This record gives sequence, structure tokens and C-alpha cells, in this order.
Amino acid sequence: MGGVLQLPKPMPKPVTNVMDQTITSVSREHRIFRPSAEFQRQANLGSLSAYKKLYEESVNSPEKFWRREAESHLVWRKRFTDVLKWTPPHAKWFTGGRLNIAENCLDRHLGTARENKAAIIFEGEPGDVRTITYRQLLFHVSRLAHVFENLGLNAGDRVAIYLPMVPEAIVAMLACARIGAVHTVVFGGFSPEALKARINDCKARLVITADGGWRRGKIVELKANVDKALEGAPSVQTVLVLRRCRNEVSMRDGRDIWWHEAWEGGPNIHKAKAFDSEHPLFILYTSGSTGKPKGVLHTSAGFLLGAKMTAQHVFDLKENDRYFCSADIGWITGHSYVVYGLLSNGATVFIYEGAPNHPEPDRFWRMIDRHGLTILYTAPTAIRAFMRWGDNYVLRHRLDSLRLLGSVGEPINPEAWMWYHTMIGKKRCPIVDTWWQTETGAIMITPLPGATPLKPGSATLPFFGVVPKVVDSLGHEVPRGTGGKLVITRPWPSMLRTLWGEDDRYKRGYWGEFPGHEDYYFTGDGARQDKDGYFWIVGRIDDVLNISGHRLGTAEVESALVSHPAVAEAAAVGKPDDLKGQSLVVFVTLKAGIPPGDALKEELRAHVAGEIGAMARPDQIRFAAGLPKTRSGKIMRRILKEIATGGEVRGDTTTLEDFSVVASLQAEE
Ligand code: 6R9
Repeated sequence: MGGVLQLPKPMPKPVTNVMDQTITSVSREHRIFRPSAEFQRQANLGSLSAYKKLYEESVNSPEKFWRREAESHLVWRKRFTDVLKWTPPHAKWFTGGRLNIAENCLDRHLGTARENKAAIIFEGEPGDVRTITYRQLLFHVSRLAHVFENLGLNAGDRVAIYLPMVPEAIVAMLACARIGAVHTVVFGGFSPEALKARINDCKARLVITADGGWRRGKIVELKANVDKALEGAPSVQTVLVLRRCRNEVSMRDGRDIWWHEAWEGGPNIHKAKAFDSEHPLFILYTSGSTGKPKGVLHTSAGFLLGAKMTAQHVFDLKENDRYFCSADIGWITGHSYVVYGLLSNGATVFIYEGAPNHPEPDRFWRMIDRHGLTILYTAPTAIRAFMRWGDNYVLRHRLDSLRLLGSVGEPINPEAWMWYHTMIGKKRCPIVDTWWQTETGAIMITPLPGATPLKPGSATLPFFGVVPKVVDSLGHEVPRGTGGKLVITRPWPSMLRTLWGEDDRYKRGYWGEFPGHEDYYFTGDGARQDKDGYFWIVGRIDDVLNISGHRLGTAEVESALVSHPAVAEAAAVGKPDDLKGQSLVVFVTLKAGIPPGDALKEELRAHVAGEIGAMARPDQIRFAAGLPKTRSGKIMRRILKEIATGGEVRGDTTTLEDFSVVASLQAEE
């Protein structure tokens, strides 16, 4: 099928009767919030019919649609020939084209009114503020690109970035993109073990880190973590160290260099080379249903197009916006909606280094007032924490600069949605509840704020070119109102291309779920569509947990636990939690002769945090004499989940090997 765009299959009309007032039984949530006339008047896309028209074009004439969008949004050094080469599950977008991603985020704005516009406004946790214009950002990136080249770094080489949320993190990503190096950003909250595993998997040559970063008034010792990680990471030749907190670090001769020293004296003009549309841009590790994190690979042109178009439409970007996304660049949200999608649009991005409740729980609101921020994009877990901390922290602030709110990372419960809408948005700001994944690269199901009537808890309708369906286990579409598995039935430009070094896992994990439908991308999420075609995401239906908006594989936690000498066997499950969405409960059987006890529980919790990172520290550990298993030896997580939730064990237990295990587990605690 190479060379031509696959013809669209006939499909159900994606949008029907959205304007219909009555939402019946299928939905528990009946409220509808229409965009105000005032918002619609100023919106980039101001009506539902305009959305529908463009959407229909995007799925009925995808070749024409994507050709036009790619030509108008991106700066090309060489025009592409084909829009898409699709041999499921491998896609190549905009083949024959050449471009430079950093140039698309920076150089294009120079010589325009944006040259001296703020690209980044940064506030550190101690309160230090820096503003960096587009011109200045290009200056920084150009110099760092020279540093990379002087270190002998080549296009295609991997660079691990382990930095706090400071402007240099963005500079580092863009400098990689500029020379065609592939970055892999590792969230600063990951442990040395987790960092090591990621460095080794992609064989990074360079690690970029800082002495430390600020978090709740304390220094997170990033350089010390890197030193530990590198004890077992032979591919790394150089460590570039940013000075941020001025805490003491040890510098190893011949390996470690200070950013500010390497940076001195070099030229600040950097001629960027052009790279192929499909040149790898970054690898981002994410949790899957087996123990080893998956290295999701994104490439250049398609990823940038997806990030740029969605940012422009979903956030209704205007020249004067000051946009704040609270995600760390260590997550995909930071990649697409702090860095690439926003800077390519010439927007002003506000970034914050520290914790949302430092020194007090009103930090976000204070920063919004202080800097006149207009758009806030954050996660439901943060919104629920703000709710819990109390309205008084919000009411001290004006928040009158805000015009649009966004949510991402997990389903937002209608209660949190309503609070966000009234307390933060003052009933004035639309909320865009955006569904997407590390793998999708860009937002997939989302309202467009000037067009889409909102229903609290629903991510609403697909973005242009996206054709999602809710299907049964055979891949057949289920009737509206029925739950099923969420799939994406067409390739899209910002889709992942493969898993780094694991193409088989890529094929099996994402495209092998429905025999006969090897061109259906399986999201791992459950969902239903209501009678208006709105999507309601239920959450993961594989062995992936979503804890405070962070993906965590049950198998990852289990393998961390069994690496402890006292543990024989472990099973991790998620328990519904008002604040975190899910909390982490683990069941552990100990090796013979090892006595259980609270001290050991604490030790195991610390052990998991040490192996993965603090976000994986179990909320509860339960010792068990045995774990419920099927006759073929599989742990029955469903039963453990019921026990963790405190409910009765219901459902089918006929395959259970030994029911007494369950009885004793229930008796425990
Ligand atoms: C962007 C990001 C992806 C998983 C995804 C789903 C959940 C994300 C959501 C949502 C309901 C939303 N998720 N956004 N669920 N409504 N608006 O979070 O990527 O870290 O890869 O997580 O997060 O379960 O499958 P990632």
C-alpha cells in the first residue's frame, strides 16, 4: 500500500445532534455548557458547524487536508512528496520532506513581531523570575548546539535530559533537535535505577543534568542521582551539569563538565541542518503492562504538525496569551504542550519549577495574578488537591486574566470539573478536557473551546483527522451508550512510530488486539460514546495504573518488589482514591522464615520508591500467605482489587485455584 494514502473506509457520522438539549440515560451527566457568545466571537474556530466541516474534510479527504496543513504550519527546507506511506502498523508521513524542528520553533519567529516577545517566563520555586525572548532563546540554543557538536555528538545520537523545570531544560531539548540528536527526557522524580535503565536502553552518550532542583524548599540532588545511575551505564561519555541550586556536587574528571563553562566563548550563530521528515526527534519512556518501560519513538514533521495544530486550536492561541502548563517536561504533556506545540506557534509559555503548595497552597493562583497568565492546563489530580486545600486559598486572588482552562492525564470527575469551572474559571472560561497519550503525541479527543458544547467529564469529540471507535473484543463497533475498548482506526501524523529497539512489542502491544483489524491502534483505555457521539473515557483496562495522572505499570511495581531479598511474590493493584484517582495497594508474600511486620512494610515502600521513584511508593502493603491464582498460575488481580477496595469478592471465581487464599486475605487487616 506504500506510496498512496489509504482510502478512507465508510464510517458512521462522527457528530450527530450535538445541539440536542437532552442527553438521556447513557450519560450520568446531563449538564451542557455552551461556549459563550463572547468567547465564540474571538475564537480561532467559533462554531460547531465550522468544526464539523473541517473534521469531515479531514476524514473524507485526508490527503488534501494534511498536505495543506503541513505546508502551511511547518517551515520546510525541502517540500515533501507523499503525505503518507502506510503499511500497518508502520507509517511514514510527509516523505521526501526536510526540515529542522528547532528552526520551526525559533528561527521562524525572528525578523517578525515576535522576535522580542517572551518565549518563556520562568518562576523558580524560591520566587526567582526570568523572561527569555525568542531571540534570546535562539541565542541559547545555538550556543548549546555548538557545545554538542564540539563534544562530537552526531545526528541520531541519544541524549538523556534529567533536569528540573528550568528554561535550560527547554534549551537542551531544542539544541538536540537542532543537531538531529534524539533526546530522552527523564522526569527528575525518577530514581537513579530508573534513570539507569532508560540510559542503557537507548545507549545515551550524553547526560544533561543540574546540581539540583528546588522542591518544597529542599534540593533534589539530581547530579548525585546521575552519579549513581552511571555506575552501570557504560554508554555515557559526558555529563553536562547546569548550576541551579549551588549545592555541592562531585565532578568526575574527563566525564563531567559545567554547562556555564562549556558554553563560554563559542559562536552564537548556528546554521541548522535540515533533517528528513521521519528523522527521530525523541524517545519518551512510559509504563506498559509488562515490567520494562516502553521507549515510545516520535519523529520530526508529523509530531510537530500534530503538536502545533492541536495547540493552536485546542488552546485557541492568540498573540497575547500567556500560557501555563503545569506538567513537567519529563512527561509527554511537557514535550507537546510546553515545548514543541507552543513555541512553534510563537506563544509565550510560563513554566514553574516547584511544588503547587509551596510555600502555600495558593502558589498557582499567585503566579497567575503575578504574571497575568491567560490559559491554565493542568491535571484532575491537582484540581482535586486544590479543592481539598480549600476555597480560601483561591479567593485571595483575582484570576481575572484567565480565559481558558484545560485538563489532562486522567478522567476528570464532574465534581472537580464544576469546581474548576466556578472557582477558577469564574464560570467564564471554557474547559478543554483533552484525551491523549504518550503514544499519540498530540491531543486526540477534545473540545475546541469556541465550538464544542461541554459536558463535564467528557473529552467530547475527536480532533481533525482522528477516527476513534469504541469496539468489543472482536473489534466490532458497539452501540452508542455501551462500554468497550477505545481504538483509533486511522493513522495520524503525530502517532508513535515504534518502540525503541522493540518493534515486535510495538506490533503486538498496539496493533495486535483485534485479529483482522491490524490497522486498529488499541489505546488500552475503556470508553463509551453517548448518543451525541461524545466520548467518555473510563480509564485503563490493561495492567497500567493511573496514579495522580502518572502512568505506572503493575508489573513494574511487582518487579521492583521481588527484587527485594525478603519478597517471594507480589501483586500490585489500583484502589479508587478521591485525590489521586487511584492509589497503589500491593500484596506481598514473603520468603520462608521471614517475619512480617511494620518495619518491613516501611522498608518495602522505600525500596519501591528507590527502584522507580517516589510516585511509585505503595500507599498500602498487605502481607499474604498466598496470592489468588488461576489454575494456569496467573495472578487474579480482579480479586485482589475487590479485596483492596474492601468489597466482597464477587464475580466468577471458578478458575481460582484455592479459595482459602482469598478468605485469609480478606481476614487480614
Ligand atoms: C497525555 C497523557 C495516557 C493515559 C490514557 C488515559 C489517561 C489522559 C485523559 C485520560 C481520561 C483524559 N488520560 N488524558 N483519561 N480523560 N482527558 O496523560 O499521557 O501519561 O501517556 O497517559 O492517561 O488512560 O491512556 P500518558
